[in-house]
Amino acid sequence: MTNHRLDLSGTWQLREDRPGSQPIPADLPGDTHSALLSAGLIPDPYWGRNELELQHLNRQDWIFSRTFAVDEALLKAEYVYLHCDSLDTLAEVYLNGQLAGRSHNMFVRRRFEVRPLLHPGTNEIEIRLRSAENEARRLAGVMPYEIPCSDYPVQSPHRNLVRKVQCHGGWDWGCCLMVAGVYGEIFLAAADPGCIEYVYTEQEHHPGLCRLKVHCEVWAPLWGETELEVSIDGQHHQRQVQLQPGVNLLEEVVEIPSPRLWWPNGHGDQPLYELEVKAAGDIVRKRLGLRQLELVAEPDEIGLGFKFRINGQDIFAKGANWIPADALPARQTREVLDDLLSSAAAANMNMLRVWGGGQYESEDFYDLCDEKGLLVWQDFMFSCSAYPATPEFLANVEEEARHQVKRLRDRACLALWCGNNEDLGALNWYEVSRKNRDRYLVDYDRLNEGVLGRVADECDPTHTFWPSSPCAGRGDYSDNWRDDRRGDMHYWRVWHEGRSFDAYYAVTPRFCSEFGYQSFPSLECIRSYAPPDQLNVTAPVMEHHQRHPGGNARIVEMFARYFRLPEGLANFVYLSQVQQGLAIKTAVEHWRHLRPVCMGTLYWQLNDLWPVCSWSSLEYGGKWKLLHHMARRFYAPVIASAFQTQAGELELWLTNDRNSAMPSHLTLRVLDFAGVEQGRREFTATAPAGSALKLGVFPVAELAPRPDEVFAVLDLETGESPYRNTHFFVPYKACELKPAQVRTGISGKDRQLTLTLSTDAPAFFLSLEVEGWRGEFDDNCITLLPGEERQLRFTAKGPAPTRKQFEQALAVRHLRATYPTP
Ligand code: BMA
Repeated sequence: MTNHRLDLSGTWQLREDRPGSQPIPADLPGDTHSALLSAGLIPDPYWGRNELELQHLNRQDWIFSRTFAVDEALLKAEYVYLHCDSLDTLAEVYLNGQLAGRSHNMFVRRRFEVRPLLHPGTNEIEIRLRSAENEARRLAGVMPYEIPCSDYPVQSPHRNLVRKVQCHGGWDWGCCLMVAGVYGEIFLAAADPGCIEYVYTEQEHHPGLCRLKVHCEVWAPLWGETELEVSIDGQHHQRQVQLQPGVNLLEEVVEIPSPRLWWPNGHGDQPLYELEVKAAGDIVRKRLGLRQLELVAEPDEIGLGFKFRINGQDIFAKGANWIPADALPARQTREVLDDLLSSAAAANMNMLRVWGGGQYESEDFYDLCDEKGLLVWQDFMFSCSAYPATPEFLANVEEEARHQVKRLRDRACLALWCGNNEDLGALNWYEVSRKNRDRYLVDYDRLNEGVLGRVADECDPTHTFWPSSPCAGRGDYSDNWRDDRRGDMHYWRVWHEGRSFDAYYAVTPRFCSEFGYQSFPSLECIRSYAPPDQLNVTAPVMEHHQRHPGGNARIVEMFARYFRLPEGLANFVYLSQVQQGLAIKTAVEHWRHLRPVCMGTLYWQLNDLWPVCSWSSLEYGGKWKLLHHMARRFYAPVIASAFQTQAGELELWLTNDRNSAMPSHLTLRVLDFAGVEQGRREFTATAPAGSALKLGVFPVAELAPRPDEVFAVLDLETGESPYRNTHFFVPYKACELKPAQVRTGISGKDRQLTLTLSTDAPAFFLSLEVEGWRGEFDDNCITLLPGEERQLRFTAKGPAPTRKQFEQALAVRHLRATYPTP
């Protein structure tokens, strides 16, 4: 028998908290803005510049309410609690007109004791949510001194003073919609004789055995007893335990013979064991991945290394930074998360960083990461700001940290706890904190070590606490921004300072947890926010959907460095995506080949939360930008890459991330722009497990005496899928590319259409798009040579185009075709 539960999710009423306001239906879990949109009361916040018209909602107070029938079973219990996973943000909860509890942090789960407030028959619950923006302003007035935070074109002030998703208040890629809402689960449950607060485990690995210590925190109102039942892997342990009033710590040890180990994507499988724990009439189920995981951050002759070791293997982390999946929380569904995370795994990623300006993600998110082998670098939710160190603020954060650490520590995917995003560096961004760094550093440390580090150590000894990203480790308070010798770094000189792509060659990060380059989303995505008269990069709506001041100009400036200027918006968008892909490819190929000195690259950023020009590789809606297709290749387990040095040499490298040695054959061909071969070299080599191997060094003058008339193609055979890389000896704009005619033939049945491609001259960054249809080709943005045929398969997500529709929607683009027609 498990305790009775009454689910309160479903349709509620939402109204503004002022006399005479009219209620509208609102689904919970969900948010205010989604309900207003469904009721037709606000326009689409993502269209045009509507966001600006909605800023007054940031200052609105709200009431969610509903009635529900309480059944006998619930009233029989002496203790009944209301469980809310997340109340966003300043909440007062009333049951039948009486205050049941308050909350002022959306990252804390609440359980309010409510039995005395319930009565038989119909009951009413009201959740009042006060404006977080108003509260932040009020707090700014009572802080002992200014607590500075970052500034964005559209934003809610002082977002750092309230415990709410920081980017709800706007970001340099994000709209500002200060939604309020109720997320996750909301239910009433009896606590008879108690309830389980948390279950978490510790794994001890021995040869052929995993000893699992299961901890179960049970809250009980009174003295009593219960059975503790633990089931896993066909074993069932059961015993009687005494309960005392308050929190009881129960423990059980289970031995799992011949454990099947969990591995990150690309290194092995992701077996998950079902654990079930029953106690005090409550039940908790979770899935465990058995693995040993360590962050190895040790001093060495360079500085301080930084790498993840899993089941004894050093893993090169490949991935990107994750932001919330949608600015409207109601749209962050499991399907949406699954789509984005499947795309991450399909691009050979093995790690995502859940960035500190967003949120501790939902159970669905971590479930999916466990399943797909995506390790999670988990920031605590603090970003780009100073934060208060008042006793109230610290106490509030302590509750948050305790809850989140206990909630997430068992996840197979969880790789480490990180204190914040860029807060240490941010002390140098603001005049007030620069002038008085000591004061702000002391505050920083009170929050960082004083709360987060201490709680992480205490509540999760199974993971490392890393104070900040970037930083040089615990106890180091230097600004590590420019330091590539120690810990993790964020390398932004190419985007923020407009340096050329080969600036990436100048640094040797130990682990690069952020670096990025912007591009426009597809024309199709742009049309979802801009009317036809705004389809121009410098038109007001297009500038509104670009939050980095000067961002569009920076993209064009970089075009001028590498490319001939494209004709028309479609080509502009395409070229911006090629350029973005090249920037990140340059960095990743270089840093991967520096292993074991460098052991990870996470680019900024994987996804978008509204349709916008940004650093993402997946545009809003999940469609792959060209960077994502390129990432699938440059993150492949085994790659061949060419680096042109300042000394005029071309170095050829093989990088192998596999756990085993890879016998490989590489063909390097130098071709002219008609596709005629001018030279060829062959290499046979075996790249040892987890290594980078130099295959050869050649003077460019020898390989390509007229470097603007040729290019090089590297074709790698390893027994896995063939891998091609392309190298230009001079900027693309300096080459006289031939106007290739690409021919396409369509075959296959409706859901599985295959495109056969051929060309009469080399086609570079040859890209295909089926406009208006969700789905992806199995490869894209390729180099196609005359005399060869490539077959690319399109897999639709959701409704699939018929052959006819496919033909009509197909857009074929390549570099030479972007040139203006004379
Ligand atoms: C980083 C991030 C974000 C930001 C991005 C782009 O440093 O941590 O705060 O959006 O750069 O500027």
